[in-house]
Amino acid sequence: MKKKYDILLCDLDAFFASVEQLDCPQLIGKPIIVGGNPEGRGVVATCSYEARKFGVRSAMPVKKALQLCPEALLLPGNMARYKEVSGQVREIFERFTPDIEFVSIDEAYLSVTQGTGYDLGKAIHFVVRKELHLPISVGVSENKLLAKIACELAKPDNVGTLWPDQVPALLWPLPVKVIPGIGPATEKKLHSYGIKTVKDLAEYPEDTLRRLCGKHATSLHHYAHGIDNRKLEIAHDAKSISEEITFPEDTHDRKYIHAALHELSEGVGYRLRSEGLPARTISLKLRFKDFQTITRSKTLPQAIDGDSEIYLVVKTLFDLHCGKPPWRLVGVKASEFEHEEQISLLPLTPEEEKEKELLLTKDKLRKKYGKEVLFSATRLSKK
Ligand code: TTP
Ligand code: MG
Repeated sequence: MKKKYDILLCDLDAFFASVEQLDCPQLIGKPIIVGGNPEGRGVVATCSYEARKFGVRSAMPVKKALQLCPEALLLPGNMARYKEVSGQVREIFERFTPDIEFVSIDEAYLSVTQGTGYDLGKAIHFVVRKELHLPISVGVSENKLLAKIACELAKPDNVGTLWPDQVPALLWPLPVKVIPGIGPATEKKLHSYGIKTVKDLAEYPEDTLRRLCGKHATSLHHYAHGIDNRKLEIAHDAKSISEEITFPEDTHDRKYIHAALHELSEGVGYRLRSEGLPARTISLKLRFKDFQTITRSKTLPQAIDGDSEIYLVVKTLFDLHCGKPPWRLVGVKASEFEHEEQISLLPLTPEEEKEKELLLTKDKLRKKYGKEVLFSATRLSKK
């Protein structure tokens, strides 16, 4: 069975306003609004929690906000500065885990692979406070939805949890708009059918809900029960790893191509293993004499990083799509990475175990002596 990891949602409090307070300490404790010109159609980007007490909210016209809170100080904002601080926050998150989905300038989901989510949340809260002097809130749970709501409930400047068994007590009393995907229009529609709280939504028959909300009904129903299977969309620096060879002379020799593909698969496999990024999609690139170039891909149910597994895929792709020789270039690309921890932890067969050991040794040699140190049998036949 796959191990479950805690998920954190980290979100800075009143981000733009907090940065303004950081840079100008006289503003601390005061109602401030960062937003556009009140004479025009300027809206509130955000406001300090002191201004929120008066009912000021993001996206509200600044004119209205100033009516609600006349003593608020209006600031135009400084996006370059907010981006700079966002980068510093990002750097702190990356010290704790590589599994991060950055959602916006001040918000990210983190997947916890070691320790408990709560301890990690506390640590992040501590470091952001200590090093950046900014308030941040962290929600911890087993999925994105509950982590996000845990964070909303914890705000401001706090770490909170919301576990699945607390859904009836803590999630159900909240208004339906806390559920992702319920914007003002859907909210209005649901209200008109008497669905006001998350509990109302959870208890509403799914079939009837489908008539109101179409295909989103199932996910809304799941969310209302605290179920959320969305994965973290983790951005890696590289979206793909690839290698290619242009032959000194165009070739008609299939065996030669097979050997080249084997070598390229070894190169790509080595890099995938060094980065700890098994890939689900393997692609073949093929260029013909007339420079016509094709790419053919296969997406696998399970991510791979073994040389022979990659080779098997590209060889099959080549044999299926090789077209009319001569060939001028071949390439192998791996994409759609998964982190190693996400891979199913099924026990390996003795053959797989052996292959893994062999690869480890090969990788060590390659690291030490470079790629020419090892030749596969196919490659030798080419030489
Ligand atoms: P949020 O995290 O949504 O808001 P926040 O950080 O100001 O307050 P909270 O404590 O509730 O998290 O957005 C982050 C920043 O993005 C916010 O400081 C300003 C900007 N923003 C806008 O410019 N327009 C908007 O409508 C929203 C919601 C945010
Ligand atoms: Mg925020």
